[in-house]
Amino acid sequence: QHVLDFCRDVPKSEMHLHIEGTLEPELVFELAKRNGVATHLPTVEDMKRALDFKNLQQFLDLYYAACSCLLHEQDFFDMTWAYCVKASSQNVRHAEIFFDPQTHTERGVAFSVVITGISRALEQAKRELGMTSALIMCFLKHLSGDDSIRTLEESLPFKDHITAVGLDSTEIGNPPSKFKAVYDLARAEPYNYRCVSHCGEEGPRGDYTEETIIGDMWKTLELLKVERIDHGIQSLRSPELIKHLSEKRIPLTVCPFSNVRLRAVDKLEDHPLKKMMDSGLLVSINSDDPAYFGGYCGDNYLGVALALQLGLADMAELAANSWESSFLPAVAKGARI
Ligand code: ES4
Ligand code: ZN
Repeated sequence: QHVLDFCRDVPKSEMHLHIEGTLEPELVFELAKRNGVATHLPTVEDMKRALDFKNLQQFLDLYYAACSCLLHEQDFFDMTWAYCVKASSQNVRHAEIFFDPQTHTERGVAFSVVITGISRALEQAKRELGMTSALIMCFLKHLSGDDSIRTLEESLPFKDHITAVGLDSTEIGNPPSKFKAVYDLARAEPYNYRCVSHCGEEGPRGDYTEETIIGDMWKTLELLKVERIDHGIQSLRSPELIKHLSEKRIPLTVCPFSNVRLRAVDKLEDHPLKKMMDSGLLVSINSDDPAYFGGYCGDNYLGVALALQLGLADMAELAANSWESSFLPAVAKGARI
């Protein structure tokens, strides 16, 4: 009982959260109705039934379809505010939030609409909930390198709202080399963005071998020069990679419920989180796409504590890791832990 209270109450930092992945089915339908857009799933119940995924791609197809309800600044505000209220109720005190501008600009929604709506909600969260945040602009791995560079350029007028760039979407068939140019540009003047990337999320299948996965993880570190890896659970396949990530204290933002729902892990009881901690890796618990995967950040802490029978010391280490892994300055981190 003690541990479960701790999971709920401990101040947390969340670094792996796609704001579009916080769109609850009810909000999708409310926004669709408000905006007069048709959803490809007729009811909330249909959408909830569609949450049984066989892999990452099947989830992404639903996630992009649901995004079509987002048209106006107020829609992005409402989505972001709903997340802040929910996360805050689970004592997430700081969130570094991904958004996917291309998902919206491709549909004709202006970059400014997306970022202004999200930022306005984050400012209100700071004022009214005392929750701090940062924004991470993600490029979609399934689109071209040139497209990501155009998106980077579009972000220039809003660069003060953006802390870092990331990469998400389909990892199979989209190696990090595609995005070396955009990362080199993003890290330099006038942007000075920090760099993270999704990598090592899914296990081997077909042509996507263990060697490819480990190779992609090294290239993410060496070519893209990321400070943090999102997921990275496949790193356990390589002792050299574990050694490097541990020695350099490169954070891995792990998302337990996501890994189960997208079948990277069979069941929560089999999740490698504890193995990763014992290997010396700097791992944290995050919710990824909470509206799709069965729970928010605190729910993931609780689920993992129960399924892996973790004690107070383990959970305290995970919460402390969440602060160490954040982009907050060292002084601020100390004050928050
Ligand atoms: C994502 Cl779980 C996950 N993996 C890759 N890309 C994503 N976009 C949103 N959620
Ligand atoms: Zn993710």
